[in-house]
Amino acid sequence: MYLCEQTWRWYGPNDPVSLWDIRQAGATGVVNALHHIPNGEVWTIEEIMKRKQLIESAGLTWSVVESVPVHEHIKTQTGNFRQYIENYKESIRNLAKCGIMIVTYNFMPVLDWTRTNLAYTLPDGSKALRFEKAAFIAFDLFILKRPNAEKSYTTQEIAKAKTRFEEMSEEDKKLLVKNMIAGLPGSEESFTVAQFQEALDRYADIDAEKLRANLIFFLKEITPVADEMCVSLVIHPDDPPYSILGLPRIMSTEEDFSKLIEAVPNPSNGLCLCTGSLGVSAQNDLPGMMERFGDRINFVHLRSTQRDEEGNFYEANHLEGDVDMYSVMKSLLKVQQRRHVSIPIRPDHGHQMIDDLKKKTNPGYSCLGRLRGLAELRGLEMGIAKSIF
Ligand code: DNO
Repeated sequence: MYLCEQTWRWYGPNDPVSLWDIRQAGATGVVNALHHIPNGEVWTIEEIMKRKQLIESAGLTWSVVESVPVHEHIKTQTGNFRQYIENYKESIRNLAKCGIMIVTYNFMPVLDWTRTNLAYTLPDGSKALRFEKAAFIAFDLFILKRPNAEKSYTTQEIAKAKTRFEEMSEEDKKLLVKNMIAGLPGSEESFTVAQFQEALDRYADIDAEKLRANLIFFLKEITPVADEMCVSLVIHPDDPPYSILGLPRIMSTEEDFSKLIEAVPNPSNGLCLCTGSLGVSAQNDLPGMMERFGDRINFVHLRSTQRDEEGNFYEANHLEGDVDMYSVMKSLLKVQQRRHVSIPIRPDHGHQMIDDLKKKTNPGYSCLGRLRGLAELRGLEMGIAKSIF
């Protein structure tokens, strides 16, 4: 029987969670990136091997890269983008030569994942990441003061954001700015408010169709190299799965991914199915997507969110919230039996809880919350596997 490969994201030698912690959590694979290499530069064999040996010294395997970042110039097709694409190809080749065959990336303009609150206290005292619409709109309208931003929102939304903003202390405002644009773990860029507006301005003439064309151009360049080297490229969906701050977003729905496959059918063109990101939209049928795109899914992030009717959401426990994790897991198990492969999964994010509440941790990436998540997911998998196969 083919079961998931249990993996864990590790931020490298500076991560407060050690490789031995990961091993004790029961994961066998590590999800890692060379965060010290600036966006756009080649990952050399030497640097990759150094990291690989470190991971292997704890008895673990470097299973997945998350992520080789896509330089903003590639997304906007400006400046040195051709050189950056060549560098990307070289990094793919080098990773393959070192035996690392799954490469995650995303094509979200300017920002990677976005939250307004990184320490939202739940009734059990643990802390979760949250996206609060009114705070987000307050940032856009009253801190960033993005030109024409009010066109993106309804009158009620604006009124609510105004009240929310007026109630914020200077400290609250600073924290909101930091949460929004100082860079969450894994998002390789951070900005000041002025730099951030400049970064947004670079998308003034780029709508969703143009951005999609740029992504397709990029994929047509890199997939032949990935095919030849037997590397699976997996795109991470937009988080949250809709356009924000006037920026186009093109990997938020099933249709978005279908369009990519239609335009670039190469086998290496694949998906990282992130149930937490896609699950924020009730329209996304996650078990169905798992089944329909099963042949293209080569990495899975398992996480759940709890949304409300205003558009706020927080990250729920892995088996609770809006994601039907049982059906997702069942679908994933079926895909694995059909394809005769073990697909890497990782418990995506976790609550800050127990001893971790006293520690400085990477938001979403503390040890104990993910340990709980992985334990629950592994139990769910075994229960389904033994009862139906
Ligand atoms: C957040 C992550 C994202 C993801 C990138 C992939 O926790 O899921 O940072 O790694 O978007 O490129």
